Amino acid sequence: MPGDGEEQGGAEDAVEAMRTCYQGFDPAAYLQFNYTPPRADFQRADSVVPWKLACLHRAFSEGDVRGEVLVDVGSGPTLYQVMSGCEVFGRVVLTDFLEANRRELQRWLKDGSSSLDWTPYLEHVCQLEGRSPSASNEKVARLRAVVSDVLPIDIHRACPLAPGSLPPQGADCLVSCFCLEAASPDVASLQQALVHLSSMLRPGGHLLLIGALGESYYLGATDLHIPVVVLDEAEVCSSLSSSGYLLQQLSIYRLPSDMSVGVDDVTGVFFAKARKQQ
Ligand code: U87
Repeated sequence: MPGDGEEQGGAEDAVEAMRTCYQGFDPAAYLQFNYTPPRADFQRADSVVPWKLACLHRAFSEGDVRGEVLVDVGSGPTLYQVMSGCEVFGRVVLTDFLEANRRELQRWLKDGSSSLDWTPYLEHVCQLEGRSPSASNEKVARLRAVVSDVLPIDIHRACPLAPGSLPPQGADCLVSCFCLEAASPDVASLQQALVHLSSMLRPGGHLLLIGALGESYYLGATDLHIPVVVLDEAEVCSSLSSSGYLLQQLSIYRLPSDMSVGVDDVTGVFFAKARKQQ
């Protein structure tokens, strides 16, 4: 039907417009906006970054999220999302659409140089694990030992990674933070991206998903407004189940007003733990 073709063509144009938008992304500005106080204030229990780290720590300590291969989807220039998981998995794969972000990650893995000092994050996660903050050196060594690759990815392709990047059965766990809603033009393409990600995951494997609620844009550079799919809790749940995942846990964080610092209009954050249906 001609209508179908046009619809698909329109959807592909919208996805392409998002890809183009990301060409102006500035990793250093992005880290400054989102990964310094008040959003990353380790003295405050209600700061958003400690909340995310606590969700990930809990999920990776419960015992049922395990296996050999962990893939982080849409890593951006950040490492916090694998600081707990690197203790549980023998191989960690970082991925991002942009070369600038992959380079930022490679730099840190090579010699610790980075636009952001990750030490307070590493120390905080060591404390969550009941270790002394000074064990952060061991965590650095662990991360360098288990991160095997930093790969290009596009969640809008049926096979988001280059063929052969993962074992044939797929990864044992996927983690993805703030990527799907920030890289998709609408809810339909976000759901399609969840289906694409499912092809990277073994049946019964876990998806740990963190994302923004009520957000319509964020700054990817000082003057770059990136549009975001506005999501509510119900849409998160229905998108996961319609894409073949079983939701096991959902936690919600509401943003205190002083965390609205002019870099986005997010109102909350969700954390979902789900499994790919067997
Ligand atoms: C992070 N995971 O900071 N395929 O957690 C694959 C793509 C594609 C594509 C673009 C979003 C920023 C969220 C990292 C990076 C996440 N990036 C890549 C931001 C928005 C709420 C909020 C944010 C951050 C692209 C922290 C906090 C809050 C980026 C990544 C999106 N506002 N990946 N087709 N297109 N990407 O290169 O690296 O997605 Cl606390 Cl509240």
